[in-house]
Amino acid sequence: MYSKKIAGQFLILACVAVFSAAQAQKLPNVTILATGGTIAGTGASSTTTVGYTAAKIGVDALIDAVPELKKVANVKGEQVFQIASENMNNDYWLKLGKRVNTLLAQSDVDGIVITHGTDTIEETAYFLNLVVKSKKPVVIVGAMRPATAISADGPINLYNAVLLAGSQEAIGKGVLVSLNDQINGAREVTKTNTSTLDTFKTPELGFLGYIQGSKPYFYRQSTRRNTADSEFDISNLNSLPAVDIVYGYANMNPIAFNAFVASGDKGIIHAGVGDGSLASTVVPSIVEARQKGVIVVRSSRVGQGIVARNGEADDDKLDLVVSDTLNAQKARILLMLALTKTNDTKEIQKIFYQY
Ligand code: DAS
Repeated sequence: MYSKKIAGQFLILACVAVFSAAQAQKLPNVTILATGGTIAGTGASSTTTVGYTAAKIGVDALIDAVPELKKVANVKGEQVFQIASENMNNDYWLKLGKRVNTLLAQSDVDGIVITHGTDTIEETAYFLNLVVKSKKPVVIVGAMRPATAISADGPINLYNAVLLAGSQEAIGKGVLVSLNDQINGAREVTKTNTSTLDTFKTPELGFLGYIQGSKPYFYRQSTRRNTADSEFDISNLNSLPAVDIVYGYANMNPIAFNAFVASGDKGIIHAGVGDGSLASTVVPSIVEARQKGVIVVRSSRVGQGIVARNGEADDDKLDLVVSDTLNAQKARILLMLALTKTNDTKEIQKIFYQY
């Protein structure tokens, strides 16, 4: 009698194990790559929402804080690095991009989530949008409140990011930025508020979609080359060409521009006023920079709209490139990668009109 009871219990356990394994097989395999930021931040009290310390909590603790993740994906975590994202740099980008490509080449990885600080999330997203060699989902997620705060947004943002990264709908959509129940595309997303939960927006052109009730809803997608359709390959790169940004304003002077040229920059983004206008005080320095082979891209500090070629400057005569609709920080990323392929301004201009 006793042995029959044990046998029955073993049978139940075996069935549960088989059922659980079958369930796990049905769920997508999502790897979370943690890099730091507020989502991993801690504050002095539960009401501290500014003045906290970013990049304190490790990836395992972030995953353990959201047990619901197990219902939407088979999740693994890796701590790639642990920084506040104002300290992001080209070396971190190359390390992260190479790790993403290695993982996505594995058949047992269906999607990737990257936890990241919000200050430079838009730049990392665009960099990965240009160098990831897969159509599998890559979703970057952050938080505007530290993990220790009342109504911290990190856990629900992480849950939404994991279900998005494991979804069929996100395949082939390029790198995505998901916070606040909204899905943004990497090319246009930008941080629009220093501290509020709805800070990430795609001004004028709009979100790609929403996440609601544990399901993603897409309403549009990017028309520009990205990920598997991108020509840029970082697999053999150990550094990126030096490109900096000069900000335009009234009473403009060429000091910063000249300093960047003197430092050996290969390219300079000019974030001009209005439609990328060049003050007459900087034009001689731009002519000299071009004579030294430095590529100059006319972007705008405005943030939305097309910087028109030969509009506010004679780009043909000065042999400049225009950034199209890319803001200065994203134009910098595209120019760095373009310079790994060519120094020809006509070829670079084509690249700015394709990505
Ligand atoms: N300093 C900010 C950063 O790491 C904190 C954050 O918003 O994530 O980007």
